[in-house]
Amino acid sequence: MALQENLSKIRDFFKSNVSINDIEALLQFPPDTLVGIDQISAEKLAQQEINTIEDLAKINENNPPEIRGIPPIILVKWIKIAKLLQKNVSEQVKLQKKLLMIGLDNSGKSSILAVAQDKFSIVKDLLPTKGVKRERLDFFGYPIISWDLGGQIQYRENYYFNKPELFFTEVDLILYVVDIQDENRFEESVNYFEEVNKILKELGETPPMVIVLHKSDQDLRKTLRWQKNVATVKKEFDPIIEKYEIDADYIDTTIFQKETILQMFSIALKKISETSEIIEHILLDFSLSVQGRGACLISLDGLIFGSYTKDKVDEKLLHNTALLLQTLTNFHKTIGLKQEHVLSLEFHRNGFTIRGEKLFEYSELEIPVFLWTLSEQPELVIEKIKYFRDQLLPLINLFL
Ligand SMILES: Nc1nc2c(ncn2[C@@H]2O[C@H](COP(=O)(O)OP(=O)(O)O)[C@@H](O)[C@H]2O)c(=O)[nH]1
Ligand SMILES: [Mg+2]
Repeated sequence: MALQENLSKIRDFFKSNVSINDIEALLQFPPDTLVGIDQISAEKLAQQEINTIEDLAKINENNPPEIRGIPPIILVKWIKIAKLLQKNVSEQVKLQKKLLMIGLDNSGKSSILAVAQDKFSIVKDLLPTKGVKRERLDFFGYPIISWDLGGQIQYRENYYFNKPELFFTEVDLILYVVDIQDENRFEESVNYFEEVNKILKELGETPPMVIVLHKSDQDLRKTLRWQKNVATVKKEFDPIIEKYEIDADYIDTTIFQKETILQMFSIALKKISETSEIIEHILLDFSLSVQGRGACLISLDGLIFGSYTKDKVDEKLLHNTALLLQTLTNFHKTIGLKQEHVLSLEFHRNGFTIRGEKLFEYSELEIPVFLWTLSEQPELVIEKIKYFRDQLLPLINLFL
């Protein structure tokens, strides 16, 4: 998979204590996060206003500035590395799927992001987002960028609509959030929706969309008012969907039922990615969070649901070890042993552990599925496995 190869290529340029979670932020790192650049050199670079890797990449390598204490040949090498990284990052960003969440202010976007991030408890304290402040959530390597459309400023003066190419190009999916309880602003929301579609058409972009009928709280859903509002919104949105030939789905959500938010995201992801790719993202996310070399999900009958590893050798190592240990555990069962929930093999001389833990049972046949990890710090895996079980498993289940 290109994504992981690219990521490990980038990783090697950085000092080992530098953690890389957000690919795009990487160019804003200071130069001394790179292998070979010490702090003193970084200070000398800073005196020349070279504060980030991006600054370094901007320099013309054929005409580098003279910096006392840094030989030109060394400086040119750094510039070349920075340029290489920049190229890799932009390729990486292209590989990523970009989701845009838009809707009027107060429609609930920040709350949705907070729920997705499991910050449910602080939702009540959130203030409506003002102006052009954007929020971003990294959802298993799928960046979701969120911003308000409404508020004080009319769309004609709105920054997003003045520079649409900055915000609307290469968007893979749009989540359009409507507050289903705010009858007074349906018209404003529809107008923005049309405006967004006009702009997308001008840019030649046709991302699929999910129209999120948000604040569909459990009690409200039973009421006539809710049914009426849904009907009204659909009646207004449908002609635009038809006119611009959009691939759009409606889904109702509420922050008070977290599963509706996860469902919404899973429908969104399914529209733009293969299931196996999404599971790979989740495993990649987990593996990075435990500083592991790889993770995979394998059923006891040998079905590999998804896998992420740093390279091909690790992939073979992890899969074959997991499959053989699972075969062994099957044999143990035939001679009457109770099934272990954790299987692990320590490679002392190689400094890593391969560990599998039964996470759930699959299908009516109740086939156990194990999460396998290849890690140099298995204690981190043990520490985070609860997180995986609680946070990631419900999501994986949506895709199986
Ligand atoms: N009843 C209800 N209120 C919600 C829901 N989601 C968000 N809210 C509230 O709506 C208000 C605006 O939410 P916010 O996330 O700030 O909207 P944003 O401006 O689109 O980011 C806040 O007071 C939230 O507590 C929901 O599902 N149901
Ligand atoms: Mg907000």
